[in-house]
Amino acid sequence: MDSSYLLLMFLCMVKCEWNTNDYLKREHSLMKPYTGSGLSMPFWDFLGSTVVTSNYIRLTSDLQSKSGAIWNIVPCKSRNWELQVQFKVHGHGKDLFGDGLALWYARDRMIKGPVFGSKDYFHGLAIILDTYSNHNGPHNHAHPYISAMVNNGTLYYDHDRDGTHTQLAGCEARFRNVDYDTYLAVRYENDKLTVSTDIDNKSGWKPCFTVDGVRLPTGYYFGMSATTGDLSDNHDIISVKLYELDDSSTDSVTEDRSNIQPAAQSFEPPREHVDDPKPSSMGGVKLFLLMLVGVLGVFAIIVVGIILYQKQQEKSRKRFY
Ligand SMILES: *[C@@H]1O[C@H](CO)[C@@H](O)[C@H](O)[C@H]1NC(C)=O
Ligand SMILES: *[C@@H]1O[C@H](CO)[C@@H](O)[C@H](O)[C@H]1NC(C)=O
Ligand SMILES: [Ca+2]
Repeated sequence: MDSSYLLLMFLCMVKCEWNTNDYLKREHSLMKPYTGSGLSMPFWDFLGSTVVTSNYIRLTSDLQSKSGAIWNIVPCKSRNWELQVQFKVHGHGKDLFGDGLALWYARDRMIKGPVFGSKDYFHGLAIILDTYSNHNGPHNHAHPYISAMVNNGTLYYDHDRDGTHTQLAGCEARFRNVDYDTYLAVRYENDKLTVSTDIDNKSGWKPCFTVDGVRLPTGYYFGMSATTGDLSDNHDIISVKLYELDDSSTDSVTEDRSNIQPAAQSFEPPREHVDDPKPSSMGGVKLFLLMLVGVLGVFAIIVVGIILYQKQQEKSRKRFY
């Protein structure tokens, strides 16, 4: 009796184990030990300042003007997936550090560029972890900031605005210089993009944002890149896990996604695209002048009123005498 029960449990455990391993796509994942028998990483290429050690993959070190990236060599054929990345951003800077890193699901791989170490006018999805605020004017959020951008090759990432007028959504996230592990999850399922973080040492996912109506083709590549400029940080990747998600709800829909253009239904309403900070201060001056004119006007009316009232009083007094 007991032994058969144990056997059953054992079989279940084996099967469950096998099932979870089936979801995890080894060819899109990157875990310790990173290197195989040689010095190269199976399934991944790297470029720029990237250094592979036994405990982390450092895209940039805490030095100025570094840029590095890793790119998966196998295109992703799954339509629905979840990417989980353990990362670590740390450095000596207390108030000044940067610039940040980006996670990619992109058509073109291994191309250096200005978007956190990778090419601009890209095709695909970028999840950007921006640690430095380039925007001098009023900001509607603090940094570090996590945002998503979908591009069909026509949009450029505007660093001067921290990408805010091309982002789909974003959230503030304090992931820098902490003593515990930090994780990010990007879930893409049935055209819904959900980004979550585990950065509070709570061992649980916290939603960052969800966007519907995101169309991404299959056959693109996962990558991670980072860059430093005048400011710097260590940008480390500890692990990458890619889970293929069950596609049961869209079984009947067999749309071929291999040749579609990346597209997003809704962009976040962009902040006013103005040159800061003059236009806003001009507005302030205008408002001030307007109020001054108003106050003077009211004052004049009161004075005239008082004069008229006094004249009226004099007249009535004269009449009485
Ligand atoms: C590319 O995206 C832009 C902006 O979202 C859009 O106006 C344009 O029609 C798109 N082009 C293609 C070929 O999908
Ligand atoms: C993180 O959580 C673990 C387990 O709860 C705890 O032991 C550790 O001290 C925490 N670390 C920090 C830096 O708060
Ligand atoms: Ca920035």
